[in-house]
Amino acid sequence: MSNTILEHIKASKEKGEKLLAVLLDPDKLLIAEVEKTIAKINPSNVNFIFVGGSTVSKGITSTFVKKLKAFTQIPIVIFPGDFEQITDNADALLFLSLLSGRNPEYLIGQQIKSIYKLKKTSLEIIPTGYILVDGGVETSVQKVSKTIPISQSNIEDITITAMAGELMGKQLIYLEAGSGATKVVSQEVIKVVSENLSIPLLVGGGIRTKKQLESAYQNGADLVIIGTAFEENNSILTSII
Ligand code: 1GP
Repeated sequence: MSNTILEHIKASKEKGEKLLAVLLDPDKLLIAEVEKTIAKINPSNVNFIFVGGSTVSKGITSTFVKKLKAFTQIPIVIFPGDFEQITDNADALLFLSLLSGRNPEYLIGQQIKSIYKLKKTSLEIIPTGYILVDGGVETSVQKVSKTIPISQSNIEDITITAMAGELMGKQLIYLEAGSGATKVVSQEVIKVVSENLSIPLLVGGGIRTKKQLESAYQNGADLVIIGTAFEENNSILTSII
């Protein structure tokens, strides 16, 4: 048994065991629905529950995670759209830096604002390079971060951005087409990026089918995140895994 979530992800990568996370957005899932929703996740093979969103109302993430914790043993990882979403009630935090964009607020501004919370936290903090690629529609993260996603035809740029992230000390790279993307991260992008990284690769955005999930894994994704497809159909995990 690994000690930390990062060790778990790294060890799984070493062994070639693929991981799955479900993303829950506290702004979309009512607290009253948590128990019923988690009952659909608990019996599945989901390894992690990610919690976050681009525009979550201030203060609700903490209560939301506490409620989740009451009904599940699955580790909860904060995937924050902003520093206000950070809560000690979770197990870990993806400490994101939006490397594909050129908005200093999401490269370093939010990270500085989070320090007052993090200096006294027991959360596992995982430095993560976040790379937004074109998902076919203007996604919330694009609007909120006011950054331009990298075109998926520009594989070179996506790859060298990921490689720069690794050299900057990021422990994970999250390759993101954006929540609700109509175009998932392509096989070729995943393949080339994963071949050029030694740290684990997370892939998400628009994944709805077993075929897309398997394709992401086969091309080098170590952990896949599913949000919208689960939100729309809580029974999807039984057919997709
Ligand atoms: C969003 O990658 C995640 O940050 C999940 O995307 O909601 O489209 O599954 P979906």
